[in-house]
Amino acid sequence: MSEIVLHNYFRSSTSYRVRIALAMKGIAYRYAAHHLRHGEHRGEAYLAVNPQGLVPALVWSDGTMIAQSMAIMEFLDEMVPEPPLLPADPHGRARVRMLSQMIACEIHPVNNLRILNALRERYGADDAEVASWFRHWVEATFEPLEKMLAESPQTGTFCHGDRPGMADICLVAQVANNARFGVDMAPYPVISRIHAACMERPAFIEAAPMKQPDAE
Ligand SMILES: N[C@@H](CCC(=O)N[C@@H](CS)C(=O)NCC(=O)O)C(=O)O
Repeated sequence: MSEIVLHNYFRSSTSYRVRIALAMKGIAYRYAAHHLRHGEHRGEAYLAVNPQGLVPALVWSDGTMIAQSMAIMEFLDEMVPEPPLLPADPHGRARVRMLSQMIACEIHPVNNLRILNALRERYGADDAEVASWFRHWVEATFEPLEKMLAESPQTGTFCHGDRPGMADICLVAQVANNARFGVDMAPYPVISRIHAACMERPAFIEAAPMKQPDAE
C-alpha cells in the first residue's frame, strides 16, 4: 500500500468537496497542488495523471486514479463507510444525490474557470459581466434549492437530517465560491443556516480553502 494523493487547488470548490469528505472519514493523504491560474493543470505532468486536466483527482493507495469529485466521494463512501455521506434508505439517498447534483451539475459546470475565461476571451466580458454571469447561475439553482430545503420535513440541522453528508459538502463548497463573486446570501436563510452548522465541524474547517498549503 502506498500513499493516497489528492491532486487539487485550494480555491477549487470541487477539490474542497473531496477534502471535506477525506477529513470527515479521517483519511490521511498527500496534498498535491496544481495552480489553476498558472495553468499547471494543463501541463504534461498533470495530464499524465488526469487526461481531462481538471482537479480534483484522487490517486488511491493501490494506484487507481479517480477524477470527478462526485465519483470520488461515492468511492470514499464505499471504501470507508463511516461516517456515511449518503443515507441508508433509497429514498434518502436519492434526495441527497438530487440536492448534491443541483449544485454539482447545474451551477458548477457553467461557472467553472474555463467557462469564465471563455466569456472573457471569446466575448470580451469584463470582470463585472463575468461576476454577473456567475451570480445568475447560482441564483437560478439556489432559489429552488432554498425552497426545497425549507419545505421538506427531511431537512434538519443539515440538508438531510441531523448529520452532514454529501449535499452539505456540495453546499458549503459552493457558498465558499459565491463569496468571491458577491452573491447576496440574504434570500437563502436555510442554506445559510446549514452552511453555518457545517462550519462548526472540524472536517469542514480543516478542508477550507484558506487552510490549505497553497492558499494565497
Ligand atoms: N465535474 C468535475 C469538475 C472538475 C473541475 O472542473 N474542476 C475545476 C476546479 S473547481 C477545474 O479544474 N477547472 C480548471 C479549468 O476550468 O480550467 C468534478 O466535479 O470534479
